[in-house]
Amino acid sequence: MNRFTWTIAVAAALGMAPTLFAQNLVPNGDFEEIQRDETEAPVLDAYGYEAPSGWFRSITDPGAHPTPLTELINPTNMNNVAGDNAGDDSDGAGVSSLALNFVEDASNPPFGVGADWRSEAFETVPGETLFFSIDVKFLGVSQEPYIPDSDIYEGILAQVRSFDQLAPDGGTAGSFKGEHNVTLQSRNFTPGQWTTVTSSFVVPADGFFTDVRVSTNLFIPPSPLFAGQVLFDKLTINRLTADFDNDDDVDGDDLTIWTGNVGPTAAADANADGLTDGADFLAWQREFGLGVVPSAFTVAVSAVPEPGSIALATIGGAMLWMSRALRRFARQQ
Ligand SMILES: [Ca+2]
Ligand SMILES: [Ca+2]
Ligand SMILES: [Ca+2]
Ligand SMILES: [Ca+2]
Repeated sequence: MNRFTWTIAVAAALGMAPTLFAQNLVPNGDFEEIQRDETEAPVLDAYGYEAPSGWFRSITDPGAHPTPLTELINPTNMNNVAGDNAGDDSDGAGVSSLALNFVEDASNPPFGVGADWRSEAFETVPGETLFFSIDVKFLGVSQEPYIPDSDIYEGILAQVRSFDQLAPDGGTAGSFKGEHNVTLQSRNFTPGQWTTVTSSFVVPADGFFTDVRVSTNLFIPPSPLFAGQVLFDKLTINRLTADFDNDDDVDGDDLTIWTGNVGPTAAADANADGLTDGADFLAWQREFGLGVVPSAFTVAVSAVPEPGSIALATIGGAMLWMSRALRRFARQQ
């Protein structure tokens, strides 16, 4: 599997989504931790609410955009478009999700404002297969194509980006080594409903540090996407620890390897303690089924890489780049 052969499955109803992953590499992917840490001053958004721990908010041009572009959803923040976000959380167990607002750039019409959230970096191993998952909910966002009668639709872009260095602030740094793009188009989602999207990818060569960036996407006129919001939650990137035969799944074959090697050997060693024992069996049990999405949960989009879907992902990235370039160009006029 190369990094472009990602598979996507959408669990239409949350709760149908299997709880499969054992180790989330993304810091605070549930966004339940608000303040970065107790010794630091909280990061406040324009409404005075704190940013989530482990995440950075990026604003394309803060000086030009007095409107808050993104905001943390919490029980007291009622500034989302639905006004009903108290405790909005994809699994109902927490209180927080993150939000990206789609807003027109009043200071720079007719462009939309670019906004994104970016995670702190986490360590990755070049060549390893990782599993991406995100819960999303669109509120008040158009489901019309960006260009009528085209295949270009609007939504957000989630990018898993790999670099070779770590920045002092905890972000990624050094040389860009590659990215895994997941274009989440609003037309694929039921408004107001939480939906889980998953995919897999392979960490590129020299991709020692990786982060996740979620951005508004495709919002130049004739965009209808100048209003609305997308919430996202439970953003996870997981690594398999119990794939003992290294074929990117956890299944009966891996159990067979564990069964045949219990003892002082690393042959089926999920927790890297040099032993193949009960702890590794428990890891196998937690991860069983991962790597192969059960067909019952798959309603779309493509199980095999199709040229069309790859092209669309690439087009999505190109369009985002183009929109940013256009905004830069417009500001220079
Ligand atoms: Ca949450
Ligand atoms: Ca396996
Ligand atoms: Ca297998
Ligand atoms: Ca072990």
